[in-house]
Amino acid sequence: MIEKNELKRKILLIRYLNRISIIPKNKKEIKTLNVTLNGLEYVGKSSLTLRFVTNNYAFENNDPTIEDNYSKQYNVDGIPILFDILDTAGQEEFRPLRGQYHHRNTDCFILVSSLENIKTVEECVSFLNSIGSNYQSINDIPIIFVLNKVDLLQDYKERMRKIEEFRKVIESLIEAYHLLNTKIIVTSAKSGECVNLLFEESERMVRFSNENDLKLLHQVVELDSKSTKALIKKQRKKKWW
Ligand SMILES: Nc1nc2c(ncn2[C@@H]2O[C@H](COP(=O)(O)OP(=O)(O)OP(=O)(O)O)[C@@H](O)[C@H]2O)c(=O)[nH]1
Ligand SMILES: [Mg+2]
Repeated sequence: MIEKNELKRKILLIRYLNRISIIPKNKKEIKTLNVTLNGLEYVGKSSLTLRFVTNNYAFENNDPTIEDNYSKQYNVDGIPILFDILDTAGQEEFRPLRGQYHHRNTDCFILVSSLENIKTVEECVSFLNSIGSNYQSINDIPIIFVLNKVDLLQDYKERMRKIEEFRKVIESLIEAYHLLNTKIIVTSAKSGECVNLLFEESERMVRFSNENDLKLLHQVVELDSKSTKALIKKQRKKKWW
């Protein structure tokens, strides 16, 4: 019971810190977040982007992308964020462009695979290599692995089996590249499942990757748990007497 309360306090603190850490000094200034979507062709990068930006599923959109830019202002935890989204080409013929995408100042990479085909997650290796060769250190860059087209798996057991299969590949990538700030999100651009959450999480990951915020958070949580424990001890003693 006590532990439960303590956990609640921590969650409240985390939420509080979440909020204060992103309020811009100048209230008029809106924070911009640069997000880049990578992944093989046909996995649904454009569909996910359009679902987020327009809240529609583009049934007719089968055109392969070369490079598209979108922006959308969207509130995360009550704070307006300007999402600047780079939707990239997955087709093999555009492979030489990959290095260029990774020169831009990306805050969070979204590596999309399709649950239809395990190869699409295995191929994330080539995107990680490309990111790695353009950034000083790949370890702490926020990276979200997206397993898209989950709507195609209607059978629950099959859905779980596939997700597990993909998760294992992702875990081996995380280990091989020593990635420290990653997440796996299962989405459907078609049904809209978890698409907003995906972009919200990209912002939260960036916010939490700020070293100072993390330090502050740890300190406060540590302090909080110490003072809570002290308080509990005191109360117990009181009861005993
Ligand atoms: N069932 C289903 N189909 C999807 C989903 N997302 C995308 N698709 C379909 O998959 C195909 C490819 O989608 P795109 O969004 O164009 O894929 P892409 O990754 O942008 O492809 P490139 O631009 O060529 O790299 C299209 O026919 C989409 O309608 C999804 O969540 N579920
Ligand atoms: Mg596309």
